[in-house]
Amino acid sequence: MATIVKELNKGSNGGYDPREVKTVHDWIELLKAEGEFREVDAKVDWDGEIGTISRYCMSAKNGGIALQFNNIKDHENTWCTKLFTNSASSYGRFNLAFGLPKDASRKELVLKMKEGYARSLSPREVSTADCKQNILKGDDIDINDMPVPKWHLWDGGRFINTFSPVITKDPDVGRYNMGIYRGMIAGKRHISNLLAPSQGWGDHFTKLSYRKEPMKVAYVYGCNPQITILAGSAHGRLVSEYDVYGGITGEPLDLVKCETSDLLVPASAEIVIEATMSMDPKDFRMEGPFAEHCGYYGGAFSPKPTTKIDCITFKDDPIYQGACESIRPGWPTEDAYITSLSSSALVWNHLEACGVPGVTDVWMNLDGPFFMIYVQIRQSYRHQAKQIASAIWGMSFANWAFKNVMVVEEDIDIRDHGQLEWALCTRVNPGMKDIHIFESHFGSVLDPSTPFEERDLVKFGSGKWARMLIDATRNWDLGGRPFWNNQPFPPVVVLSKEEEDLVNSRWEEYGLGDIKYEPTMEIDKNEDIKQRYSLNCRPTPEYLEDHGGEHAISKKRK
Ligand SMILES: [Mn+2]
Repeated sequence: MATIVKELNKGSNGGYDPREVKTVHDWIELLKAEGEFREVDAKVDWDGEIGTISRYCMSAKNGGIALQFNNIKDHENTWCTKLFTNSASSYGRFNLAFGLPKDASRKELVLKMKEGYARSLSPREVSTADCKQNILKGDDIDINDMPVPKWHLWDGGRFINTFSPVITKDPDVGRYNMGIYRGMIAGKRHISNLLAPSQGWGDHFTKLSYRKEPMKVAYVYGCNPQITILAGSAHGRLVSEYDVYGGITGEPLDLVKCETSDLLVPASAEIVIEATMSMDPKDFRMEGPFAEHCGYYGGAFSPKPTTKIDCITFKDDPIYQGACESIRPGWPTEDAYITSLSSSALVWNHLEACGVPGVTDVWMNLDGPFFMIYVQIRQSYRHQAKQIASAIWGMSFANWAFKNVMVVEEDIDIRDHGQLEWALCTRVNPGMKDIHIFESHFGSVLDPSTPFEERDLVKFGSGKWARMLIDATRNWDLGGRPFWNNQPFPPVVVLSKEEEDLVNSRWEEYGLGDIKYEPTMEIDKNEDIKQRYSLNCRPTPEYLEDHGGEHAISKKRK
């Protein structure tokens, strides 16, 4: 398959056509053209050095840069010498992957993903692919030949699966799942894995263990960005990421059959590892800990489900992809971008599918470990926030995410921490159950605030969370006040249009022309929002009439 992105022409919206980005090479060409890619030819050590360089570049100003390492210690002459990383770790590069202009807003991007994720187009099988150029079987296999970094100081080993779609098939209905699940090199032909029953492949594992059958797995490395982003996103159990690929790109995904199983895998991959997972705990191998998305080392060094590799197929001179993990403020990662953006889009679609009306925005912040999600609504009924929280907490991805749900109304921008804090301060009364705790729920085994003994994935299948809803909407239980036009809350303080018009027209005359007022809240910019949450809450002329009408506020602003 030759490089497809030849012309690099932008479409009418200022973005590229995502259908043109078929391979990781196409993606690299596009990033090059946009000044978003750098090759490192200096010799670097897979043990710590690559992780540190990647971290610096992910945390650099303006989204940093995607990197390809071409000269890795101990991999000068192995069959794979190149590592590509950091390509999904900025909003600009994410916009490019979804065919948007590089500077599209975060809300535009979420809306684009939301729309694409709701569509579906079946994949198609092709007879062969470049990833069949080389085939290794049996004792010829040694995955230590792949330039897998030891990303962080106290990682339990070389984590080979950090940015690689893992493919399995539902044994009951044949539906494919594609996910990114962490996995560590556990021998020349073995990968040990953190596998949770709540995950797509965990569900397949559970079904196959009932049947006492092993599980066929394919690990895929070096893909176009859409494939990897989809794999890293928590789509619902009835959805195959293969179909969503067609939905977001408008073109079916090409799949090719494995050599040692009937699994179909993305044909554009650089490397495919075909493997078999035993259900027998005596075949488990040691895995962990790993610098995780919580910002702490997560998981114990303990025996975990392990695959034995049957076959590796790869393109000549293949590119391996991996990602430096561990998210905390100031340390965004590829996983942080994928999860925060995809979760925003997926939760929004899920709430609509559950019939929650009036959802106007959903956001998961980049700096957090997926444990917090913000929902913005136009409230239609009392305690709507509780319906929202319970719907979100029923999602399978709630096993890792959404420990805290915060719901606000339309006048609060959920991407602005100052506005969220104002809502928390002025619209949340814990004495009136605006904070709701849901105890002894399933949850993340990686959350260090849960006692260690409660976080044994092999023993319990899940962690243990108490979840919190912060309902920062105006509480209708406060009842309508006649003085506030029968609304439960007083008007938000705003400026009067007449006086703003007057002041704007005389601004130069005051000698203040160099001073610029820039409102940040929507209520100051959007007449509709201003009407609903301010003007509509003021005393009515009738009320003022009944109460003497001479009150100071009635004089000018009826
Ligand atoms: Mn899935």
